[in-house]
Amino acid sequence: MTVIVTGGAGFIGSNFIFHMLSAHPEDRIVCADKLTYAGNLSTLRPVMEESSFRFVKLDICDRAGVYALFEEEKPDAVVNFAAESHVDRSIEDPGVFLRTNIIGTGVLMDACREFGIGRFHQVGTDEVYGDLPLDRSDLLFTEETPLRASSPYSASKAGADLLVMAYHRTYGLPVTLSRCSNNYGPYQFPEKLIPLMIANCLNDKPLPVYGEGKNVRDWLYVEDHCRAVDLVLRKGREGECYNIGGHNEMHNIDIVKLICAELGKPESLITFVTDRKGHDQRYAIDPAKIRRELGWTPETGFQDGLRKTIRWYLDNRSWWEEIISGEYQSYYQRMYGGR
Ligand code: NAD
Ligand code: TDX
Repeated sequence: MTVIVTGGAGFIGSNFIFHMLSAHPEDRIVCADKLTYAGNLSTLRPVMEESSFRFVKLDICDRAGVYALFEEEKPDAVVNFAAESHVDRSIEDPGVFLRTNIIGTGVLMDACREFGIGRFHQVGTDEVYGDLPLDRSDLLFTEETPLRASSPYSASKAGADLLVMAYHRTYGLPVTLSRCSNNYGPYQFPEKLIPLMIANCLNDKPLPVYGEGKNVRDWLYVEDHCRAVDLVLRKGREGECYNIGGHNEMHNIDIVKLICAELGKPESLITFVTDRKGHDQRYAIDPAKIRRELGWTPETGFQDGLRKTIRWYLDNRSWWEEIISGEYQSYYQRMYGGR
C-alpha cells in the first residue's frame, strides 16, 4: 500500500518511517512535512534514495497542496504525526498550535473524504487527559478517561482528537486514534527533557529542572511507539482509540540524575528553575486495550533505552550540535534566560 506519513522529518515520524521501510518493504512511504524548526531533512538522508520512499515539503494546512498530493499518490492510508509538539512553545505562542494541530488535521481528513482512503490514523498524546495526582498511583489514564487538557498544546491535540472521531461518526471516515505517553530515543529535538539534559550535560551547562522535579512522566522508547502505531494502522478497529504506554513512570529529577550518572557528570549541574505554567503533575497510561486486542507489548526497558539514547547522542553530535547552534540559541535564551 501507499502510506502518506505527515511530520516524518520530526522525531517520532522519522523513526516510524525507518520502521515501516524495514518492516514492510512492499509498501510505498510518502513523507509530507513542512520542515518547521522541528523538522530536519538530514534525519531522512539514509532513506532519501530508496525507490519506495518519497519526500514532499508540504504544509498540512495548505489545502490545494494536500489535495494535489492525494490526487498524485492516491494513498491507501495516512498517518498524521505532523504537529507543533512542545508544551513550552505553546505557552509562549498558542496560535500556530491551533492552526497545524486542528486545522491541519481537518484539511488532511477532508482530502481523505474527497479522494477516498482505507485508513486515517491520528497520532495523539496522553496529555489530552490532563494530569493525575502524584499520590494516587492506583489511577491510570484509560481510553474512557474524560479529556481535560491543561496547556494550549494539549488542548489543540484534544481538539484534533474530537475532530477525528466526529469525521468518523458524521462521514464514516475510517479512522483510528492512538494516544501515547512520553517518547524518548534517537532524533528527538533537544528542547525536550531527555535530549536537552544530555546535550547540556555534554556541554557542562546547567540542567534546568522545573519546580522541584517531582512531576512524573510515563516513558516509552520511540521504536515501541512506532510498532504500536503500525499495529493499530493494520489491525486496529475503525473508530477506536488505543492508549500506548509501558508502565514506566519516573520523576523528572530521577531521570536527570540518571543521565548525569551515565555521562559521569556531577549532579551539581542540576539547577531548579521557575516551574512551567499549568505544569501537569503526573501522566500514566493504562495500555490494557492495545495489549488485549492487538497483542502489543513494549520491548525496550527504560535503563536499556536510555543507554541506547545517550549512545546515539554521543555518536551523532553533529546532528544536535547543528540544531543548537541555530535558532535554538534565541529560543533557549527566551525560555531559560533569567528563569
Ligand atoms: P516533532 O516536533 O519532533 O515533529 C513534528 C514534525 O511535524 C516536524 O518534522 C515538523 O516539521 C512537522 N510539522 C509541523 N507543522 C507542520 C505542518 N503544518 N505541516 C506539515 N508538517 C508539519 O514532534 P514529535 O515529538 O515527533 O511528535 C509527533 C506526533 O506525536 C505529534 O502529533 C505529537 O503530538 C505526538 N506525540 C508525541 C509524543 C512525544 O513524547 N514526543 C508523545 C505522544 C504523542
Ligand atoms: O528543561 C526542562 N526541564 C524540565 O524540568 C524541560 C524541557 C522539561 N522539564 C520537565 C517538564 C515535564 O514535566 O520534564 C517533563 C517532560 O517535559 P517535555 O520533554 O517538555 O515533555 P512533556 O511536556 O511531558 O510533553 C511531551 O510528552 C507528550 C511531548 O513534548 C509532547 O509532544 C507529548 O505529547
